[in-house]
Amino acid sequence: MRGKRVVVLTGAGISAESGVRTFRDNDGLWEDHRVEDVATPRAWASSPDVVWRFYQARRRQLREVEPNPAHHALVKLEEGLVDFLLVTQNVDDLHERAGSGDVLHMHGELSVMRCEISGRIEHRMEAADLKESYLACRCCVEPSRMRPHIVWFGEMPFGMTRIYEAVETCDVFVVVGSSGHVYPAAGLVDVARSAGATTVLVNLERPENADRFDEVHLGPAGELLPRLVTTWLDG
Ligand code: BV8
Repeated sequence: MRGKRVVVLTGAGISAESGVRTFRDNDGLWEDHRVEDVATPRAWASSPDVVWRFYQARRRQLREVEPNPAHHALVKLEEGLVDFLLVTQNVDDLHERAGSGDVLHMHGELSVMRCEISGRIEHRMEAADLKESYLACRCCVEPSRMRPHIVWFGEMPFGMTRIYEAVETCDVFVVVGSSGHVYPAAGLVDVARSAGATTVLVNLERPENADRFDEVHLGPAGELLPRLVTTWLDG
């Protein structure tokens, strides 16, 4: 894979072995909280307390989890390649904490909050920022409430122009730990295929879009990815 242009897209499955619950597995987040209850602008407008509590709980959990060998394997891959882009659907900070340089969070980040008036974002992860009370911005004369800097259903994901440019010109497109349910992320494999890239999936179980991949490696990413990265960089 050395000398190739590589794009990696990660999903909740890469953080599963760190103890971050995924969205669809049995104890998934969606079972605890119905999607409509928390990850939509309408929910934020109608029941902000529920949405706020849901995200504050997940933000606090960031302090209890650590990157796992899969996150570290992607750092090694990045270091071994000249042309590499890491795109994640995840809103945790485990890629950064493992040492990944330039992570594109297409669905936002739990550690960042956004002023509802100015749209200015602030990294807000001090202990005082993780309590149940809402956060006020520091940019408006009259401080206004901040919202999670998260892409909710029905909102446009971040960085799509850069993502499409990279996927349309890559040689290899790797997906790690994603069920391929949520669009436009789930459609990126088709963009890669039509651009002639080799598509590779690393996932615990065979997801519904598995047949769109040239290679499918089934198993825990924390075990498979370190071995695959060694092979890819030696090959
Ligand atoms: C958009 C942030 C348009 C939130 C997320 C009807 C109404 C409204 C919209 C739609 C609709 N129908 C379709 C849509 C589009 C919608 C969508 O796709 N809905 C789905 C449910 C059908 N998409 C959107 O709304 C997107 N926006 O379309 O905007 C637009 C156009 C113009 C202008 C404005 C707007 C926005 C989608 C983003 C939503 N936000 N995240 C938060 O985190 O709280 S999505 C969220 O769910 C994640 O970010 C992630 O993307 C997704 C979960 O998927 P995965 O990451 O794949 O996780 P999952 O649990 O599903 O799978 C884990 C996999 O890992 C499993 O396969 C498992 O086997 C595997 N695994 C487990 N353990 C391991 C493992 N693998 C390896 N090793 C292990 N150890």
